[in-house]
Amino acid sequence: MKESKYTVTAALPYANGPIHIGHLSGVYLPADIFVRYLRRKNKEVLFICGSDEHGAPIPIQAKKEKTTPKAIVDKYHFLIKDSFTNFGIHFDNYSRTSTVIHHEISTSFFKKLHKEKKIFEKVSEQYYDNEAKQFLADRYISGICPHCKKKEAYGDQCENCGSSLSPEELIDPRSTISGSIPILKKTKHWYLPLNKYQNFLEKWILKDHKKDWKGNVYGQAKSWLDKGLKPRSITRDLNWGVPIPLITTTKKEVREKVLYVWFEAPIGYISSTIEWAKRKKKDWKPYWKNENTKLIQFIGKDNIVFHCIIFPVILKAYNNGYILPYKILANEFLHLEDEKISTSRNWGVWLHEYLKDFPNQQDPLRYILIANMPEKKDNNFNWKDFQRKNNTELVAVFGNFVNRSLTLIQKYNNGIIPNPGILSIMDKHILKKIRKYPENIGKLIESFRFREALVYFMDLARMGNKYLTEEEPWKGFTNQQRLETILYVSFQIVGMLAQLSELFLPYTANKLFKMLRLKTLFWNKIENKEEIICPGHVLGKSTLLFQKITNGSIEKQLRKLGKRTLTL
Ligand code: B3M
Ligand code: ZN
Repeated sequence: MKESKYTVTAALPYANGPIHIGHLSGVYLPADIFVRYLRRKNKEVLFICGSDEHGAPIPIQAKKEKTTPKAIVDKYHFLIKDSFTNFGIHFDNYSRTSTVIHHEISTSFFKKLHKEKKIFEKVSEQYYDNEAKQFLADRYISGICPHCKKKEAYGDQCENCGSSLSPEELIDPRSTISGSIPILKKTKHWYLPLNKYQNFLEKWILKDHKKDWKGNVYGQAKSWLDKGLKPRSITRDLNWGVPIPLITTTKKEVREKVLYVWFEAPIGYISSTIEWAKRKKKDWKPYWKNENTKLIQFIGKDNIVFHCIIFPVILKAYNNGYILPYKILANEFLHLEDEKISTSRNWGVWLHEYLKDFPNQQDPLRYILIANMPEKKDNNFNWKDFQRKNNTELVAVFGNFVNRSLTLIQKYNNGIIPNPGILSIMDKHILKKIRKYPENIGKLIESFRFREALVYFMDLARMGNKYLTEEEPWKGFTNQQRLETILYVSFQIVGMLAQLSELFLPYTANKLFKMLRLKTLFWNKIENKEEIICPGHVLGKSTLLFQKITNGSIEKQLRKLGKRTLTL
C-alpha cells in the first residue's frame, strides 16, 4: 500500500520567450531530481507544470516581434515544452493557461469568491497612457525602484532587487508603450482582502511548524506579514487574459478587463491536474483535497509572495477542501559570466540553442547547473568552468573510472562479473561505504540539498577511480583471484553509480544501464541489496560516457554572448 501522495508543481514559465539555464537550475532541475527520487521511492507522485500564457509580458513580446499574442504563446509554449522533454524533465502533465479548462476553472474561482462576497469591488485612480488610450497594468509602466533606486523597475516588480511593487510606488513613472508620462484615471477593479487573512497566514506560516521552510522563502513571507497585508486587486485593464465573468456588472464595464495573471496562473496547477485526470480517466481530487497529500511547489524567488501569501489565501477563501502547500522551494538567481541573465540583452544560454551546439550533451549541462545551483545565494555559470567541470570531473573521474573498469573486465574476465576472492580491509571498507549511499543521498534530497547530494555522488566515482589507481590491476598481475576481487569491487561501485546517476544525469544513466545490462531499481532495492551486480552477470558493449569539451567550442559560446539575435 502506498502512503501519502505527492503533488509536485514547478512554476509555470511565461510563454514569452525560450527557457534558459537560470530557469533550469533555479526551478526545474531541483523539481526534476526530487520527483525522480520520489518515483524511485515508489511514492505516488504527480508532477505538474504548464505555460503561463497571460499577463502583460505576452502582448509586450508580441509587439516586439510584430505579431499577435496568440502567435507568441503558440510559438513559445511548444519551444518550452520541447526543451523540458529534451532535458529529461518529464511532467505528468504540461498544460497551458489558454486552455478552455483553465479558463473555466479560474473563472469559477472568481465567481464563487464574488458570490460569497469574499472579494470586493472598488473604483480607484490608476495610471493611463493618454496617447495609447490604455490603462497601464504592471509591466506597461516603469520607473525608478523606490527600494534600490535602479531605473526601469516595472509596475509590479523590480527585476534588480526583486521587490514586489505597485505602480504608484514607482518614482518618475513612464508608459512603456509610448514613453509618455501617464495620467491618473478612474477604473473599477475587484480586490482580494488579504488583510482579513493576516491571522490565518501568521498561524500557518509563522507558527505551524513552517520554520522548516527555506530561509529565503520564510524570510520573504514573514516580511510581508510584518508589514501588514493590504487588499490586492485581482483584475486588470488588459485585453489579453481570462476575461472576468459578467456577473453583477455591465458588459461595458468589464470590457477589456481580465483576471490578474497572478490570480489565475497558480490556479493553473489545479487545471493542469484536472486536464491530466481527464486524459488518464482518473480522479484529480485526491491530489488537491486529501489532507495526507503533500503539495510541494518549486518556484523562482520572484514568485515567493504569490505562492506563500496570495495563492494560499485564494485556496482558503474558496474553502472547498483544498490543501495548502506543504513546502515551497525557491532558489536564488543564477548569473552568467558574472552578469545578470537578460533576455532583452541576449545575455543567456537558451536550452534549445545549447542543444544545437552541443547535441546529446544534456548531462554535462545538467551537471554543472546542479553543481552551481543557487540554493542559498546567487551563483554563477561560466563557460570555462563548464568546460573544466566536464573535462576534469565527468570525463576524468566518472567517465575514466567506468571506462577503465569496463576495459579491464573485458580484457581479464570476458565481460563477466567475477566472484570475489578474499576481501582486503580496503575492499570491505569500500563495499560497506557503497551501501550507505542510497540512504545518505536520500536524506540530502529530502532536505533539498541537491548540490551536496551531487558532490557526495561524485565522491563515489572518485573513490572508485582512486581504488583502481592504487590497486593497479593492469600491472602484470599473476594472481587471478586478486584481480577478480578488484573487478568485483569496482563493479559494485559502477553499478551503484548507475543507479544513483539516474537522479542527476539521466542520459548517462541510460547509457550505463545499457552497457551494464541492468535496470533501474527502486530505492528500497538498492538500499537493501547485498550486491548491486551479481557474479556471473554478463555485461554489454561499452561506449564512452562523456566527451571532452574543446577550447574552440567554449570560445564560440563566449563570442556568441550578447551579440546574436536569438535563433529559434
Ligand atoms: N509565470 C513567473 C515566472 O515565469 C510566472 C510563474 C507563474 S507560477 C503560477 O517566473
Ligand atoms: Zn529595486
